[in-house]
Amino acid sequence: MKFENIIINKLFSYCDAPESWQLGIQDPATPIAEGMIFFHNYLMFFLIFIGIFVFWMLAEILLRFNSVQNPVPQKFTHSSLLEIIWTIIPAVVLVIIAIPSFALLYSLDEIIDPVITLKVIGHQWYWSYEYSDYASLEGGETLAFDSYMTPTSDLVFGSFRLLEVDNRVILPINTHIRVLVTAADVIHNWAIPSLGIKIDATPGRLSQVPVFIKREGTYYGMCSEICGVNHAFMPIVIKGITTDAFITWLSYKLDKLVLPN
Ligand SMILES: [Cu+2]
Repeated sequence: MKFENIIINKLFSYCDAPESWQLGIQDPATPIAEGMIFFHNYLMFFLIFIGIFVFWMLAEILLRFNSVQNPVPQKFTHSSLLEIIWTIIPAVVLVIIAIPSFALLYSLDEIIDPVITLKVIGHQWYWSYEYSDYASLEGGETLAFDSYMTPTSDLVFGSFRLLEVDNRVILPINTHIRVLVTAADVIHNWAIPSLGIKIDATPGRLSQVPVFIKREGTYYGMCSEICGVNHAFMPIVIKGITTDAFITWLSYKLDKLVLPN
């Protein structure tokens, strides 16, 4: 990558990979990731108000109701009204948190008539991918490949260390995709923050997750379940491209042609 391109990328690209000293969440690229960020912000509103209120009460009690400030203490032990209030209000808060929480939770599992199925298999220590919907005309081979981390010594200037792979996953944007996740040896986890996905790849089990990418981009993720010594060296890279570009990519791949740059 040229130096100018890096500057342009830095200024105009989305944050689809972690940045140095980043505290916030990566930019969303799927409706689900947007929902998660919305819910995070929504929860934070309650969290901040309740946190401030509780610490304010604690400070008031410590400062006002000690033996110096308040030498003659009150003798009452119960207040029915107060008990009703401090039971009802938290219950109401829990309900208004639970409603959007369940709506989001169930939407995570909603498979809406997928056009493409991508199969993801975790291995010690790389990912392999299968596009079983498509087969080449000659031989009927399906499209499948392994995806290994690019070692630091082979990195191109400007690419991400410990995040880049030799074979990226290519997926079309604005398309309902079903991703089936499993593992060949131990439990791995296929996690891409920008897409709002973090799903265990369990041997002997086929898990399913829907993906709908809203914009073009390169999304970086990592294995997120400790799976052995090279756990930190099996990243995930997904490239979201237009449907036309995806079809071109597929036909080149299936016909074993060399992709033009
Ligand atoms: Cu792993």
